[in-house]
Amino acid sequence: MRRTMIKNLSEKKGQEVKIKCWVDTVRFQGKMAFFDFRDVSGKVQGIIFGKPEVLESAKDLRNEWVVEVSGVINQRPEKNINKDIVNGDVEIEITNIEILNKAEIPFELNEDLNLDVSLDNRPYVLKSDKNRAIFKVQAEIVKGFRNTLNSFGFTEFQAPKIVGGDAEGGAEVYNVEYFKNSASLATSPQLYKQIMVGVFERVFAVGNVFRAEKHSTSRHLNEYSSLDFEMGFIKDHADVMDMFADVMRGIKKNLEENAKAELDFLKAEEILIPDEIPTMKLSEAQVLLEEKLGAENAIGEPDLEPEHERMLCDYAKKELNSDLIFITHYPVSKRPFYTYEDENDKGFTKSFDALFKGVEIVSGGQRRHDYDDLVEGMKMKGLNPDDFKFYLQAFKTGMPPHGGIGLGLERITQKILGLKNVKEAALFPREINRIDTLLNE
Ligand code: AMO
Repeated sequence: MRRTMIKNLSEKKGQEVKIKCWVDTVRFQGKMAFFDFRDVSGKVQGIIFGKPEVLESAKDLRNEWVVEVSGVINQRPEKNINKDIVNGDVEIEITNIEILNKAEIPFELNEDLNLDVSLDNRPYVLKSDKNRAIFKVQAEIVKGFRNTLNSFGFTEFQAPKIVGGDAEGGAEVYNVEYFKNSASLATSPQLYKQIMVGVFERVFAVGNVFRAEKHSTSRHLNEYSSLDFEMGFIKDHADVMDMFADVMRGIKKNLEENAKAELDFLKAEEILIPDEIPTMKLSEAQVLLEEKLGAENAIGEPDLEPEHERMLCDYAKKELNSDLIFITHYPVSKRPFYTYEDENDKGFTKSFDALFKGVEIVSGGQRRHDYDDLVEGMKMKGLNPDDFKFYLQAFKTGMPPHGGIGLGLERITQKILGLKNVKEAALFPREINRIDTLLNE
């Protein structure tokens, strides 16, 4: 099927066209009617003028009705031309409107809907200009991630979402009934991406993961999209950080090429990624926080507080012209069992977080690739290596030194677009008391 798309209408001045679209706005004024019509490619103004039978057939039309409009593309009068928008110089003079489907909207869309109202009415609210722009940007972030990794020789794989144990050895898992047994929903593709390094050297996966976290914050979701990569034959975690910096550059470039209009519409600030990404050890960051940035209770802690992450990002932006900062060498106690301990800095790991515009968007690092070392890591965390027999096979059968990252898609979307809450960057966010609709308490 060949469809005439709205974005191409300004090239069709003087021609008769037929478009299939939504009614975006409608205004009746005496013997005239004015519309904005919308399809995925853009909007165009339509008018009915001096055609009583067409006006009569259109009199019931309201926002979101689905229509097929026939008409002639006219140049707008000079004083009505809007150079800033697509089709700002043309309008469609309507000769016929066929109704494909009616609609009944709960309220007029506007930018300032309260989050609960927005979530309660998601299928409708997602149609707003703002939401369509947010999720177009999100789709382009995923595309940038994929394209960049493909260009570096990574192979995409599909990670399972039903897992036998808990992928990370943490507590935040959803248990599911699995016939006569119990299973869990994956909190990360971690173990599988490591296994796949033994197969393809460089792999990535894009998929949903599940965290049974009971707290409700502006940065946590109970189901989120994890963008993961894992690469073999690395020297150490610095190789992984370099690759991630290139992925960020690839995402930025793809956004500029394919989502410029949406970024402008959402007033997104430019993403600053210098050639050298600021990098410091956790202990150095903590000294900086207390001695220069006025923080308290940072030094000696095993992790950063959210407020510390914000301060470090402000510092990196102001002093080093970077929206991205790497913090390395978290203590062994704070990182999962598979994390590589730095032989030159015992007690600390070759791991890192990437902080971006005030929040952690990535965890990653070098992994333990030696079988005995990995088993030792499990025991240290109180885990039973027998529960990981399947995964451990990969480490008996030729596993190169490797490392990788997990990037939270909703968090990076939130931060690129300056949204207040990560839920605004999730199409259908799951909350303790909501799976689409509110649950019974
Ligand atoms: P981690 O648990 O730190 O690491 O998660 C990696 C990234 O995922 C995002 N994220 C979340 N986003 C929304 N809601 C949540 N509840 C949530 N939890 C995490 C964040 C975070 O930085 N296997 C390791 C990754 C690795 O080492 O490769 C892992 O999952 O952006």
